[in-house]
Amino acid sequence: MTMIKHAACTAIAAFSLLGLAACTDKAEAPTDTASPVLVEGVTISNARLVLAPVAGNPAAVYFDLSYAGEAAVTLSSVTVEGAGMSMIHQTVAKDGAMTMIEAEPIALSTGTPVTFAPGGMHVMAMQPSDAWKPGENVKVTITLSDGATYNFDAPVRAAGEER
Ligand SMILES: [Cu+2]
Repeated sequence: MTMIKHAACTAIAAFSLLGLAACTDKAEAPTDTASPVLVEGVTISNARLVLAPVAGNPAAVYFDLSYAGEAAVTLSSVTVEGAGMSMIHQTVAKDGAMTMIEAEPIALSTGTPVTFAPGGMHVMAMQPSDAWKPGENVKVTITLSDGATYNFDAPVRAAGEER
C-alpha cells in the first residue's frame, strides 16, 4: 500500500510543485490517528474495491483478515468511506440460485484467517461514490465487537478487472 501511494506521489510531483507539497504533507502525517481505539493483532491484506459493471450499482470490497489478538471478538461491521451504506454479505445457494444475505457477526480467532472473496463473504458498498475510480484508494473501516476500529485502504478496480 505504501509503495502504491509513493509511486502516485512521485508521478504527481513530476508535474507540479503544488502536488509535491501536498504529497509531502500526506507522507508526514501520521496515519490512523483518527481512530479512538486501534485493534491489536489485526492484519489486512489483498484489499480491493471492485466497481459494479453498471455505474451506481453497489460495489464489492474484498480482503483477507488475520487476527493475532488476545481478546475474543467478532467482526461487527465494515464501513466504506463514500458509500451510502455498507453491509457484510454472505453468498449462499437458495432455490438453486446464488443469493446474498447479511452475514452473522464473524468470530475472529488466532490462526483462522477470514477471507472476503468473490463468491463468498464480501462487503457490499451501496450507493457508491462518484469519486471511486480505478487507481484511487477508498478508506475501509472495520469495527469489532469491543468497539475497536481498524482502517485500511482498498484500491479501486474496474468491473472488468481481476476481482
Ligand atoms: Cu452482496
